[in-house]
Amino acid sequence: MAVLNIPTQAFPDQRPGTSGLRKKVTIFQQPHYLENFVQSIFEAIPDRMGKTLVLGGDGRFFNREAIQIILRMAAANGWGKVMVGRGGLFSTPAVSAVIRAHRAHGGIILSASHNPAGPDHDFGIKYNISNGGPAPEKITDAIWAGSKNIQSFRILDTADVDIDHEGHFQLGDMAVEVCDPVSDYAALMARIFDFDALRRLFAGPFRMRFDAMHAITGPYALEILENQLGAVPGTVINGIPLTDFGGGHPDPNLVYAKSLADALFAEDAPDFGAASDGDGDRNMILGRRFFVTPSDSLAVLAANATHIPAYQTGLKGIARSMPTSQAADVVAQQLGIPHYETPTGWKFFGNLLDAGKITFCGEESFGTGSDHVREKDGLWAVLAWLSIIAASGKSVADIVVQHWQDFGRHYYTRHDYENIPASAGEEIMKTLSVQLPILVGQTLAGRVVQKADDFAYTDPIDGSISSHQGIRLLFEDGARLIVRLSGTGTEGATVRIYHEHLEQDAARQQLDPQRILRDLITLGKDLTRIEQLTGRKAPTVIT
Ligand code: G16
Repeated sequence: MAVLNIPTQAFPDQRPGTSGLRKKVTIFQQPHYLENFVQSIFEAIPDRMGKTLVLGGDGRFFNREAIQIILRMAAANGWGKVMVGRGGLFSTPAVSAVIRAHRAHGGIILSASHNPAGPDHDFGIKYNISNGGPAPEKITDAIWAGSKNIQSFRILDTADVDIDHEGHFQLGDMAVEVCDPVSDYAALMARIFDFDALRRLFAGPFRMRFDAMHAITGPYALEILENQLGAVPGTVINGIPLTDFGGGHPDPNLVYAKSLADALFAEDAPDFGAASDGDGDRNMILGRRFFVTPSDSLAVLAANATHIPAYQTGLKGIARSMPTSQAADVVAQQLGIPHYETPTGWKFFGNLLDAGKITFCGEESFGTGSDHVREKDGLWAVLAWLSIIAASGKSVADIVVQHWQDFGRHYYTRHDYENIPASAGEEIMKTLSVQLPILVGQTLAGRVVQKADDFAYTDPIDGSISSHQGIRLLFEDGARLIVRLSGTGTEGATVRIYHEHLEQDAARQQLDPQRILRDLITLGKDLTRIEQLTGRKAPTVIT
């Protein structure tokens, strides 16, 4: 089999975003588009020779074609072995687990996460490093730089290979192992959690519904929840991954997972509901007639972590992304452990986890995880909640309401204005930035502004600095208003406005967040002039 060196021309738009390169499928289908980016990844990993790469994706449209191309390119670029999930499938947390379990050098994940799939929708690709986590900025910057100067790519001249049956074969000089995408991950979960306790929970009257949204978590949830833990058949719905995710939008929130939310708010609701996203790293947690905001979920899991065998000796520390509510900080303070505030993006937790500074981390964008892998992990969060329910014998609502009484409630809501023109997104951020110097000391929405800045982060482990990570207004009473542009969209710009207010009075802790936060919501709209600059009267998504 000959190695071909194919001349190519650079594309100017291959800059990785918050989580890899995400574009429309039609863009990835342009001749050489995928190949250029993959070659740029490989060039950014010069010590790859003879090492092992893990490869798989969430099964969306173009997954299978991309796997074949990447296998042939890996064989032509010196990798020693590729471990590919059967059918080309792997959830994002499973790739992280497999990289770590098999001491692989890195992994390529094919996914555009929660973005819709299909010929007219989105595709994505990202590289994870040997700790199992997303490549840090110095690597993504090198990939981007390489993509702008690329002149050729290397690929093995050979036919497609069989990725649908487990086994081993050679592809040129490179070994390929087609492996079960679920088993390593399921074994890891069995080591972290007390599966016997969870079996006892499911053996009783407890009922749950897990919506896999026709994305990658179906096979994982079926194996773990129904096969291993004995949840009644039918607990997992929409469990078969489809290339178009059944036409849905696998973003586990109250808008896109509405049918699950409706079921949990119905008369005959199950006790517990959960959903995951396209690639299995996000999670949404619901109780009977109760929605748990992701920021609260992190705080509740941290406060109750000792119920879970793997965390019985306590947590080393907790980290959250900057826009995530401060609920977890309060738990950390009470536990007497450190807490960290990082920019948006799971990659920023990697150094803290590797250095043993934190055990749990999470983001408002429905991401929660621990030091067991280096990605957020949807099913892990579900099993963690089930463990707390099993140990406490309480409902989700009782657990959270008790948490608010103990730690205060951080009322929280995020308003997204999706798909606005990119120029309007920039204008909004500029409009707000120029006001920053005069905002401090002013009384706005009935609160005094204590600090107004553009968030910058210095990594405490390697000293790297990440600037322009979102504009923050911090108020004297602890409330916060944050505005940033999403780094994961594929069309135009998405503005996210985050609102947060702490309520210590138990009598006022069970009110509608939209009502409680109304003054901050109005302030955010006024300061950004979002209505005037976009013509939008209301956000696209409220979470
Ligand atoms: C990715 C990142 C997360 C981030 C989220 C939203 O998640 O891994 O760290 O919070 O995007 O980012 P943004 O606000 O920039 O759109 P996922 O699940 O899309 O991979």
